[in-house]
Amino acid sequence: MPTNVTVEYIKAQERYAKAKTREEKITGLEEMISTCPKHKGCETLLAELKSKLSKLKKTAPKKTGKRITTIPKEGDAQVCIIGLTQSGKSTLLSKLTNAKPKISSIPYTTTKPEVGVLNYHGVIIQLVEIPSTFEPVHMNMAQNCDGLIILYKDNNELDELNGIVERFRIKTPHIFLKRSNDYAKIKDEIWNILGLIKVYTKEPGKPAEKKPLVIKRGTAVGEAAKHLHRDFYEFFKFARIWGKSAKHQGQSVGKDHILKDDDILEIHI
Ligand SMILES: Nc1nc2c(ncn2[C@@H]2O[C@H](COP(=O)(O)OP(=O)(O)OP(=O)(O)O)[C@@H](O)[C@H]2O)c(=O)[nH]1
Ligand SMILES: [Mg+2]
Repeated sequence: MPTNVTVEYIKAQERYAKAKTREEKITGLEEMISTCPKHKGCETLLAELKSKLSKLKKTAPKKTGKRITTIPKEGDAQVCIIGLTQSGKSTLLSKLTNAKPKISSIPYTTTKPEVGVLNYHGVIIQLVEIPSTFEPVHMNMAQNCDGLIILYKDNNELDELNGIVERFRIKTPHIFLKRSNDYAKIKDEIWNILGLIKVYTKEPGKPAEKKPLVIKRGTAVGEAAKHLHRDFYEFFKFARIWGKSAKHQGQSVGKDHILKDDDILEIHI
């Protein structure tokens, strides 16, 4: 995951995460490449983007009229929303993201996965509404995504939902979420399913970056440095830390120091 990226890059990444067609993806990648900073910290990222683009360009354009049944993972994490019909999945998706799924009081309105992108403090989370028909091809996504919201409108639905979790042998980290309009709380709950932390990198004398490094809970400074660029790991001298993991703000730490959510990390090489 990159450091020092711009707001334009984050916006391009959001558009790319939303892209459904080959053409939209190509445009999205091209935008990401053009807005990606060209300094050393972003070399790996840039190379990955260029390779993705060239691979995509080699694929044949899809024949039109074919329905999209699964949504490829894009962004930092993919979270699916399942629930019984009329539980409010489309409403939730539209409140948390820029997606405009059809919302109606007619059961089974959503018949194919709907996708939207949530920007959670710079973390790009792709949200996917799964149709309540529980077709295997769709439930595959619920089994393979990074986190799952099991949405319900009242407690009577819980037995049936537990049955679905068993029937599809869902091991994905998940929460049962009663629908509400406290969207700030829901966003925090979604983030907490993922078992990730966000760490904002900074260069000495400069403010912290807007786009955090997204890494697993329990990651140490050395591992985080590797994610940024191998030079940060190889030539590591010490790091300064601000935030929850720091004994005092600006504490100097070594590679073994364990990071916490929302830490600010300044690596000295
Ligand atoms: N009172 C109330 N109504 C809601 C809420 N969320 C959704 N609704 C209503 O419930 C109905 C179904 O909402 P959707 O968001 O379309 O539900 P869904 O789970 O996507 O439904 P399907 O796609 O048809 O399975 C609509 O009439 C919504 O306006 C909520 O939090 N409170
Ligand atoms: Mg719906």
